[in-house]
Amino acid sequence: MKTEDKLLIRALKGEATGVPPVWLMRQAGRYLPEYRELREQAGGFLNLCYTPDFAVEATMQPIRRFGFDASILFSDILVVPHALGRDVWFEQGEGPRLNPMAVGEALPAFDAEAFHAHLAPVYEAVKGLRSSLPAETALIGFAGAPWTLATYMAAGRGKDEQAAARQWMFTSPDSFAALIDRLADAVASYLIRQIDAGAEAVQIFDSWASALAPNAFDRYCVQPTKHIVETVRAAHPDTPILGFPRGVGSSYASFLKETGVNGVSLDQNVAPEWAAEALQPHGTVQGNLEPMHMVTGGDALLRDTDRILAALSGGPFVFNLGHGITPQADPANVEALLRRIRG
Ligand code: 1CP
Repeated sequence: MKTEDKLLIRALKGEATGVPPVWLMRQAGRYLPEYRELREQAGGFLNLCYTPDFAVEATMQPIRRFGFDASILFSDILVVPHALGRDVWFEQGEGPRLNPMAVGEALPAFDAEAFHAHLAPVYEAVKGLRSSLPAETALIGFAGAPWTLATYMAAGRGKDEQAAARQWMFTSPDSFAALIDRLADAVASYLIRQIDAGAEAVQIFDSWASALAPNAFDRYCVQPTKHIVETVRAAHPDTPILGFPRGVGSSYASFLKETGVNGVSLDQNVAPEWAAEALQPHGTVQGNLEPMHMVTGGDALLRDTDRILAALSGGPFVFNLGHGITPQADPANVEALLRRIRG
């Protein structure tokens, strides 16, 4: 099937498809026994990310089991700081760790060749996926947004990370702006290479956008995203781009209009009726089921799913969760969700 005929791509280009395409953030991961087995075999999370055969297999697992309309490349946002020369490792049972940057510290000059050489296994996995996926399944590439990457780079881990980056932002604004702008260039270049290799849409994850007050939100989330969108579009004008500035409430509207993304992914705190009115006239909406329903299931799952479908199916819409599926999720609840959406 041609890319433009795939359900996800049609929705991202602004079509109201009736039955929406569906995929779930973190659809590959620890709630699947086959993923836990693969991770064991790979001997570590980063080995999964940097070994194309493992990354392809991890991406394919939820597609085989559930038949989602879209797959998302198996990788992590932290491969970008890693490719920029920062140390990145994973603590078993905890999460990612980095060597924290000091306030004012500058990254060395951008070495595009070394950056893309480090990320070559990712591009190879994208290529492999285009020949492994079912004909109708769209392939989404992704990257972390500059702000969210900077929060991890400043604090070294996913705890109190916004505090370290926010402190840097106000005590040494020029060096912080330089870091963000460097990350924006690197992310744009990375996404272009993913699309060159076969990604059919891309999503920019700004998971910690909610920690930015309005002026900072504009400078460190909206402007860098706009720069990434313009740079990627110049190389690949037809590839749809999704933004996910998680937790920003009514600012989803200005984000959508000012960055030029094709669509926004919404967290579960946004009312779908508001999104239909304020966002759908300007772009595609993706979301936004409470991820806990994948753990608890039952009538509450069906009720909240129906409310989202009723509010958003009349416009361009992609069904997803408000954030990633958690390790405690029950695959049977994912099946119940798909039955409800597809009828
Ligand atoms: O096996 C394991 O223990 C690793 C768990 C895991 C997985 C499956 C991590 C560690 N990353 C991933 C994969 C991943 N991460 C994907 C793959 C594709 C898919 O969705 O199926 C994607 C898109 C990400 C993106 C990502 N990584 C984000 C943005 C989205 C979000 O969830 O907000 C962030 C913030 C990360 C960092 C990260 N990587 C892993 C963890 C546990 C975290 C969060 C750390 C923290 O904030 O404490």
